[in-house]
Amino acid sequence: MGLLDSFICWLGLKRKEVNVIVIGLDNSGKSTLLNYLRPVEAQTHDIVPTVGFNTENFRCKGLSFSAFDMSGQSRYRPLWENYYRKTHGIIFVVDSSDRPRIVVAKDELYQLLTHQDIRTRNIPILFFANKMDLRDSLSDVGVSSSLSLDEIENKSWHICSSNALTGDGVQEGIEWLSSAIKASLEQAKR
Ligand SMILES: Nc1nc2c(ncn2[C@@H]2O[C@H](COP(=O)(O)OP(=O)(O)OP(=O)(O)O)[C@@H](O)[C@H]2O)c(=O)[nH]1
Ligand SMILES: [Mg+2]
Repeated sequence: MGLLDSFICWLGLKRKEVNVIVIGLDNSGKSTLLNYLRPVEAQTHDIVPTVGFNTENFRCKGLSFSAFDMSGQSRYRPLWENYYRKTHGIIFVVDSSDRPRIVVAKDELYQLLTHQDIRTRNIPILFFANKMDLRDSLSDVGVSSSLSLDEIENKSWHICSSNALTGDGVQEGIEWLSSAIKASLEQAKR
C-alpha cells in the first residue's frame, strides 16, 4: 500500500485490503461458499471443480477481502503454499459428510500448521464444517475433535457449521474472521 493509500485508510475513507486463502479437500464446498458471498445478481448455479485457483472479492466489517479459492484436488494442493506468505487469514473448508476422508483433511491441516510461512505467525483460521444439511454429517464438535483442533497453538481459530448452498453459517464465520484479522493487524502494529 502506498503512502497516499495509507493516509486515505487512516482517514477511514477506504477499506483495508486483506488476503485470505480458501483451502480444503476437493468437493468440500469452497467455491459454493464463496459464490454465496457474491452479490445476488452475480451468483451462479453452475459451479464446477476449480482448476488451479480463482479469486473472489467480498467485503465485511470494513475490510475488503481478496479470497484465493484454491482447488482441493491432490494434484493442485502443492499450489496452496505459494499463497501462505501474503495471507492475512485462512478459511479451511471440511465436508462434514465425507467421514472416510476426514483423515486426509487432518493431514493437510497438519502440513499447513507446520509450514514455515504459517508456523510462527498468529494467523486466524476459520473452519467451516460444511454440508451440515446432509444426513450423517459430523457436527462442528465432531469435525473439531476429528481434526484435533484443540491442539492448535499460537493461532486464533473458530469453527462454524455451514450449508454453503443456503448460506447458513457463512456470514457468522466471515464476521468472526474479519474481527480476528483486525485484531491480529492491531497486534502486529504494537
Ligand atoms: N448438500 C450440500 N452440498 C454442497 C454444500 N456445499 C457444496 N455442496 C456441493 O458440493 C459439490 C462441490 O462443491 P464445490 O464448491 O465445487 O467444492 P470445492 O471445494 O470448491 O471443490 P474443488 O474446487 O474441486 O476443490 C457441489 O456439487 C456443491 O453443490 C453444502 O453445504 N451442502
Ligand atoms: Mg472449487
